[in-house]
Order: sequence, then structure tokens, then C-alpha cells
Amino acid sequence: MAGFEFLLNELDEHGVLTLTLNRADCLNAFNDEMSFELQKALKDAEKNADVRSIVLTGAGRGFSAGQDLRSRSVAANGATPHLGDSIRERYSPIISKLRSMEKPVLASINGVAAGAGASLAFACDLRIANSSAKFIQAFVKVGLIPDSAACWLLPRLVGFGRAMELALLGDVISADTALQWGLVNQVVPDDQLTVATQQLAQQLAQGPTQAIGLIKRAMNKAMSVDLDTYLAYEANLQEIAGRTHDYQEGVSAFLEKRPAQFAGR
Ligand code: LHQ
Repeated sequence: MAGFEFLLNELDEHGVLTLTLNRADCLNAFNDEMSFELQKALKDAEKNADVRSIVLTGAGRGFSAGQDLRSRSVAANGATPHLGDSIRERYSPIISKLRSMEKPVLASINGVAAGAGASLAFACDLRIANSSAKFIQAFVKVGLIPDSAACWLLPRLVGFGRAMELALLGDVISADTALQWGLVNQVVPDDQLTVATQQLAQQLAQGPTQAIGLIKRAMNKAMSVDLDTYLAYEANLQEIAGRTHDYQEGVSAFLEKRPAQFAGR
């Protein structure tokens, strides 16, 4: 595994890769280096057949406070910053990769997720949070629009009305409200987050990895095409899934009344 300065990466024997944003002193706010390191880690994970699920989490008491507002590249103190370039080069590739990579990504939200830090969690496939977690669409508080795809992801996660509420007010949303709204899949007591995350990540890592990848592809497509186009696309994907070793294994296991042992191929 590549060594990084602001990102911890650990691949365990179950095929679970844990990526930990590691700037705890500023609640894992993103500097340039951390965004490039995360881009590289996700690309590597995509190519590495040993990686069968990915956990994204934060060091210390926060998940991520979004953009590091002290960073020179986004400075608003007199100079005109080029935020478009900043987003294109640093955040968009991360969000795009999280949605397109054909492996399951689980956000383990261990504390506050604000601004682009919240968007990062929303772009993952599943979200598990501890009770101390909170979500803030902080952008409007600093005079920006929700970025890193928040305006694309939020209406799909919680509906248009709640997405507008989050974006326009920038209020703090507690873990319990996030669960009620469907913004997270599960909330657990603070001291159980690590164990619950590992359980879920291992379940995903033991799944039929190719089918899971195809499920992501299907869901992504379904969000932007009409029903007939989707049905044609779906048939093609199922054709691919039906040729995998894991499909053979899944059916055999069912007929033999035993748990399936998926190999991820
Ligand atoms: C921070 C940050 C931070 C630096 C906490 N930066 N230090 C994309 C691309 C291009 C341009 C711009 O934007 C974007 C997207 C974005 O993400 S914009 C939104 C950026 N994020 C925010 O506006 C959130 C700012 N942070 C906060 O509002 C609070 O820190 C929250 C509510 C997250 C947490 O509050 P507390 O739990 O009370 O912690 P704290 O405020 O005391 O923060 C702890 C430390 O972390 C503190 O440093 P210090 O040296 O005083 O201990 C903060 O300055 C630092 N920190 N967020 N984004």
C-alpha cells in the first residue's frame, strides 16, 4: 500500500480497506495534499483485486470539516480565488470515483461532517454514524453553494424539500434526524462504531463483488434515464452477472442449503 502523509490506509485479511482522513487537529479539513492522496488511494483500491470493500472515516473527533478554509488555494482575503479550478482538480475526481468505482464504499461517520466533508459521506454507498455525528451543509454560511455534488446527491437521498432545507439554512442535523431522514443507514452508540463498521464492511467484502459493482452501475444509470432505456441496460448487466463464478456459487449454495462463499469473480 502506498504511504500517505494525511491519509491512513489499512487493508485487512477480509479484503476491507480502511481509509482514514488524518488531520485530526482541524477535524480532517481538506488541504490540497489530502485530496490528492484520497484520489490516489481510491484509484489504487479500484485496481487492487484484494480490496473488496472500502471504509472511509476520520481520525479523532470529526469525520471531515470540508475544505480547509485556511488553505492558500482558496484564500478569500483580498485575492480572487479560483474555486472552480479547486473543485475540478481536487473534489470532483473524488466524488466521481466514489460513485463510479465498482466496489462498495461505506462512510463510517465518527463525528461532524461539514461542507465538502458531508458531501463526501453522501457520495458513499452506505453511511453508518455514531450518535455524536452531525451534518452541516456549511456552504451557505460562508457564501458558497453546496459543492462536491451535494445538490445532486441530497435530493436523491432525502427528497427535494429536505435537500433545500439543508442547503438554504445550513443548520446542524443530528445523527438521529439524519437517520429519520434517510441521510444515514444506521446510527450506533459512539463506542460501537468501529465494531459495527467492521461487521458491515466485512459483510460487503464477502459479497459477490462483481454483482455489487453492477448494482452500483445500475443505480447510477437508473437515476438519469427513462424506464425503457433502463430495462434494456439492466438486461445487459444481468447477462454479465449471470456469467460470474459467484452466480454459480450463489445458486449452488442455495440448492445445497449452505452459506455461499463468494470469491468476488
Ligand atoms: C477548521 C475547519 C475548516 C480549517 C474546523 N478549515 N480549520 C470547496 C472547494 C473550494 C473552496 C471552498 O469550499 C469548498 C467546499 C467546502 O467544504 S466549504 C465549507 C468549509 N467548511 C466549513 O465551513 C466548516 C467550518 N467549521 C465549522 O463550522 C466548525 O469547525 C464545525 C461546526 C465543523 C465544528 O465545530 P466545533 O466542534 O466547535 O470545532 P471547532 O470549530 O473548534 O474546530 C476545531 C478546530 O478545527 C479549530 O481549530 P483550532 O486551532 O481553533 O483548535 C478550527 O479552526 C478547525 N477547523 N473546520 N473547514
